[in-house]
Amino acid sequence: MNIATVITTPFSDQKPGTSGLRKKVTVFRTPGYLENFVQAVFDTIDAPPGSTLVLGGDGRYHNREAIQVILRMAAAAGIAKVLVGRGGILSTPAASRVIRKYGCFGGLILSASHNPGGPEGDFGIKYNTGNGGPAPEKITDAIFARSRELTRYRIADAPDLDLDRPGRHGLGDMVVEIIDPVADYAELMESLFDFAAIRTLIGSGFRLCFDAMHAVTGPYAREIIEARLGAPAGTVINGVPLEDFGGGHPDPNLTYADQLVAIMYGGDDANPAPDFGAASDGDGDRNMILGRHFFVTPSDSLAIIAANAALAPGYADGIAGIARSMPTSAAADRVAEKLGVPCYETPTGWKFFGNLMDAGKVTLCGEESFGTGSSHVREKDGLWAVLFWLNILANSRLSVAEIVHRHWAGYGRNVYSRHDYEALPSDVAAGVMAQVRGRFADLPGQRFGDYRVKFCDDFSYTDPIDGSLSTGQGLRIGFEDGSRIVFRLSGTGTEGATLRIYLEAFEPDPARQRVDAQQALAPLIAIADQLSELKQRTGRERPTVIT
Ligand code: VG1
Ligand code: CO
Repeated sequence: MNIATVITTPFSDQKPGTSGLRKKVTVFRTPGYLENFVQAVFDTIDAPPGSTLVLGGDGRYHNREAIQVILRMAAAAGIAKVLVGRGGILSTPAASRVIRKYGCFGGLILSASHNPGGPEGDFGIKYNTGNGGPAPEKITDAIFARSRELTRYRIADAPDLDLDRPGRHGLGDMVVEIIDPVADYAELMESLFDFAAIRTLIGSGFRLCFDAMHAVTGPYAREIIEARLGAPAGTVINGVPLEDFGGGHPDPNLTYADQLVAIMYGGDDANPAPDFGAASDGDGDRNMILGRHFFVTPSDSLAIIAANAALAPGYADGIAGIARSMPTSAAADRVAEKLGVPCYETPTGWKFFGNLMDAGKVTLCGEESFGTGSSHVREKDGLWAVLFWLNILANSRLSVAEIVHRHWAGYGRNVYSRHDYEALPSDVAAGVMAQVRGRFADLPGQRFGDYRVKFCDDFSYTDPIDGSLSTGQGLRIGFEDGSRIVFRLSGTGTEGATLRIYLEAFEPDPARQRVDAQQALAPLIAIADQLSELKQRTGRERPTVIT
């Protein structure tokens, strides 16, 4: 096999963000751009001879082309074997599962997650290590450094492989094995949850709807929810992965999963809405949980899963601990306290959970951004959360709303919302952050209506396992009653800057727990605006997305 060494000029902008490198498809199609980054990965990870890698993506536009390039580069890098999902498909949690199950050296996942796809949309690539999780910052920093100094990349001269033909193929000395993208994942789910109980629930007339948003979870949900759990055909909607996600925005929230929301909030007495609704994102790691006319906040979902974990066979022995990202509400902390297990607060992004899970310190992890998961893999896992809820519903025979209301009555409610201002000019977003930071010296002790500032800081985190320090992870303003406002810039966008404002208040009184979150948070929303001069600086009257 011929291996070509191609001279390339390094790119300066290949810094992985919260979850890998994400750019417009047009950028990834710049000659040498993908190759440069992939070479930087191979140079950094320095896989020993005999290594096996996993490769797959969410099926978005450019997925197949990128896989062909990466396979040729893997062969040139001396990789022994690559496991590729059939059709180039692997959801993020399934890729994590495959890396772990077969003891692979690592994997490359091609996705820009919830960002839109298509020729004008986004593409992304992420390296995961042998534990199945996103590479920690130490590695992504090294990849970035390497990407800026590369002057050549190596690629095998070979024809395209047929990604749709299962089985073993040769690419020079390297073996490419096309695997079933669903089987290993479905097997793991079946080992964790009480499928018989869920099957009985569904057989008893319980109705559900799963929206795959034309993204990667379609085949997974059809196999697990329809084939194995016996839900009627059609339970999974938008179940065929499309390269452009049908022109949609594959982000499971109340704004973008509008078809599911219409179903779950529709119906009438004669023909009520389903009992349970859920959606997942582009690469299958996020989830949204809905009941009939009811939305479960992701932070609450984590807390409720933790409180009821013992109902699922895979967690019957209890959980070691919980970790949540800093902006995620403290609802999980209350459950951890009651269970007598630790609760860790980490920066945003799943890569910060890996060390804690590897060390056996935590079992469950979650983020406010519709991400929940556990140590069964090292990624957040959308369908896993859906199955966990179904397991809880099958055991309790309560409605989704009843489960949440009972939880609030027992633990108090952490009223929560996130306001996103997308595609702001970068200097404007930086100005808002600087404005908030500039107030830090005089804020503590100040009173705003009923709220008195207790502390403010720029969140930093020292990993308790390897001691690594991550700074600049979000501006926190904490009030004396436990309420919080957090300002943070997104690390996954590809256009300008996205400012996220996270708002949290605590309501212990069951009589006042059922109010609308925006209403309950109105005073904090006003304080956030006042402190940051948000409206004035951005010229925006309202957020782009409220979750
Ligand atoms: C967002 C979320 C974060 C999540 C990340 C990746 O990051 O806030 O919680 O881990 O997306 O999720 P940011 O930096 O834009 O806030 V996914 O499903 O896009 O891989
Ligand atoms: Co995702």
